[in-house]
Amino acid sequence: MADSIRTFCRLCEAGCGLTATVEHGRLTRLRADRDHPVTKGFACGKGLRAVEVHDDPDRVRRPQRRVGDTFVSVTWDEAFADIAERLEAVIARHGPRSVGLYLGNPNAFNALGGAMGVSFTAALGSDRLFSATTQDCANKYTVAELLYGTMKAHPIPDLERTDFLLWIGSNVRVSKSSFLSVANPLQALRRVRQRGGRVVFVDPLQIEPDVGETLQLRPDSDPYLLAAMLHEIHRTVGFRPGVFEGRIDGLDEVAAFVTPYSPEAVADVVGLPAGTIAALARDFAAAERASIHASTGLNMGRQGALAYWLVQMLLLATGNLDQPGGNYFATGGLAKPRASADRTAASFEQSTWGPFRRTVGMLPGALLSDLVEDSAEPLRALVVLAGNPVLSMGGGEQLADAMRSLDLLVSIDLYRNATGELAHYVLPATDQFEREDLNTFVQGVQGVPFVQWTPRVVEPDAEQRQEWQIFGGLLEAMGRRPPLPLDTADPMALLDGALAPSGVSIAALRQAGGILPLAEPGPGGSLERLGVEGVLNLVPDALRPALERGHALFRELDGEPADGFKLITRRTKNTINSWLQNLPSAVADDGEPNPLWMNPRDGDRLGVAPGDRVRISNDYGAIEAGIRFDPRLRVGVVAMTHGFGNASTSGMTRARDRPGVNVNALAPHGPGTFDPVGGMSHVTGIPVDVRPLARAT
Ligand SMILES: Nc1nc2c(c(=O)[nH]1)N[C@H]1C(S)=C(S)[C@@H](COP(=O)(O)OP(=O)(O)OC[C@H]3O[C@@H](n4cnc5c(=O)[nH]c(N)nc54)[C@H](O)[C@@H]3O)O[C@H]1N2
Ligand SMILES: Nc1nc2c(c(=O)[nH]1)N[C@H]1C(S)=C(S)[C@@H](COP(=O)(O)OP(=O)(O)OC[C@H]3O[C@@H](n4cnc5c(=O)[nH]c(N)nc54)[C@H](O)[C@@H]3O)O[C@H]1N2
Ligand code: SF4
Ligand SMILES: [Mo]
Repeated sequence: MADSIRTFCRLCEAGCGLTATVEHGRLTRLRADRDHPVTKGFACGKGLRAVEVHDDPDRVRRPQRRVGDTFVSVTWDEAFADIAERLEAVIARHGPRSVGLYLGNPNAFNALGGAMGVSFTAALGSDRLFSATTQDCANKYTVAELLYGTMKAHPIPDLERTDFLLWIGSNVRVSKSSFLSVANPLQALRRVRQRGGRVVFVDPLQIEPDVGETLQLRPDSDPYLLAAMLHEIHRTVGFRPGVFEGRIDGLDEVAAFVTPYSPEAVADVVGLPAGTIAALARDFAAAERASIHASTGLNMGRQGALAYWLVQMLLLATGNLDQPGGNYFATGGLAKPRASADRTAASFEQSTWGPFRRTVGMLPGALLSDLVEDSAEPLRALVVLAGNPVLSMGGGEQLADAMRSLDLLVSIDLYRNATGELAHYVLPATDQFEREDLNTFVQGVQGVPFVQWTPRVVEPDAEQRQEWQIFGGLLEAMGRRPPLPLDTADPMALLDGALAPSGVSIAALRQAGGILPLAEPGPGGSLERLGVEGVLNLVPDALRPALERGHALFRELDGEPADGFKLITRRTKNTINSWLQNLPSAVADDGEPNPLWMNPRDGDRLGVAPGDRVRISNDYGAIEAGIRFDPRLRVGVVAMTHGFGNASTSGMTRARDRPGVNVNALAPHGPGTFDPVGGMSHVTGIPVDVRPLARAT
């Protein structure tokens, strides 16, 4: 007997509806949900292949304990008792703050998991939290908090009405983007074009030429392109905030900040002709309805907070915020908690490595290995929840060594991944099909808002447990009270409070078959609906260091040699960060798991051809890879995919057989490398040296 169960994909923010076929209690097939009112039968190959992860013989199905260089299966009770004892010992010796938690990306798609991890850490008395957020989007949370007073305020482009869409740092076809949840976003961009609207991509890689032109800027220069646009707009038509007139304070300071950045002044740093920048600015200002979407390409530069703030300033200064066809704050199904934001200089923490500001409670990930090695108040135990910092963060072997040196490293995961390989314990988590869930993360950034609940599609086939049960079990073993007692009958009901203002409840969702649409009043008053009232201070004190640093880094970029290479990321259609690496599809079948991509003109300059091997190095590390050409890349820019580098990952046997290299061995980390305001690591536009090795035969 086959059952069809409605569920949704939790790999990326598109959140595609899926139909799962279950036969004799086993998940046998996934299909796109054609009857889904919003995602309407859209799904990609990765999402449909999640069934291969679910069934992967390499999945961790029982708790594992390290014994020497190998791992043995133990019972949950044994694991809990031993981990509890080790945690108590670490706390007794070094204090509660010696215990930390790292939250990986899949927590975004797990309604209870991450929250329970944070509660666990708090219950132990620690505030040492790290997450993929500071590799990804911390700058956006920071700007939302500083500018709008709530971390949840992220104005999305009104794709169905805009005349002019600036699409910055997002390879929409491959990744489906971030902080904008639209089923089939490439199709949505095509519709803008078909309607007669204009789409301009800002990216070192040419993006979708059939949809719009790409301004192929130099990586890590977005703040200056945006500043120059504001400069030109101010010089020509002036700032016209429209409905925000009288509701913003500090526009003159914005003008003062952009004064030095005329299109001519930034042209070399940005790598675009001054005339092109000026025309872009004037066209943007002249468009009836203009909008912007900026994603990780902008976030991951050294100044993600400054760049994202300038995006907001462009929208405000041209009267495109909260306007039809501009950007607006989309409705979400979950109440936005509004802790009063500290926007003063006092919101920075002082440390041995200089001041920094936490974002969503997270410490800068770039300091992870320093905190382990710090003698004053070192991190001695780390729980990694659905993450793989050893491959996803800068540091390479140094970070791996720091992880190895911990008194206790616990990984809660589907696989014994590269981080789990170094752990004392690997604890098996249920996957997306083995737990009930809700699409919490995308609330407030959906083009068409809806709340979706999914039942557990199948029971775990062995000893996998949900994260809330794992943290609860650990706390009980330590004689402490879990925030969610282990006998809780309906843990999902915990979300009812946050859902209530939207008139939604878990019970109503269950009854409705999973999906409840939300009314979307759209632009016009959308900021007020978030609870944001009064005058917006455009230049809060906590942001000022980002402006000052912006001036300093401009001088640094301006002084750089013009012929050096800059390394960026290239996501591929078959991988999600590091975690689909064990599937046969993760590696292109041409013998090179993770090549270095470059423009053929750079190949000529270096005297290398496709297949030749090169050494890529900088102050942080050196790796080797085979060359592939891509004429769509800007000259001087090279690209690799992150998440490879499993040569020693014994728990992912197929990934280990074709490991590729870990590009994050070249990523800056440590003091001075991260954005003190936005918390982001420096992930894109990394200076590297590329040298030919042996010639391919
Ligand atoms: N150079 C470079 N580095 C980057 C990036 C880049 O563009 N360039 N991108 C950055 C970005 S955007 C991100 S988000 C980070 C990602 O960084 P991380 O989140 O640290 O790494 P992932 O590879 O996503 O690892 C996720 C892990 O979660 C596990 N997992 C999946 N589902 C579940 C679940 O339901 N429960 C549990 N417990 N585990 C689960 C997977 O098996 C996998 O091992 O990487 C960042 N690093
Ligand atoms: N197939 C696949 N899909 C994914 C993921 C994956 O690993 N694989 N990861 C998921 C995750 S965790 C995330 S956060 C989202 C990310 O989704 P997006 O933010 O859309 O990320 P990408 O598609 O990698 O696009 C980043 C773009 O930025 C460009 N870029 C690089 N440096 C710069 C720069 O300095 N300035 C500008 N303007 N552009 C630059 C790159 O060339 C690239 O085209 O994708 C999600 N979806
Ligand atoms: S686009 Fe994203 S959400 Fe949709 S099926 Fe693919 S991976 Fe899953
Ligand atoms: Mo991400």
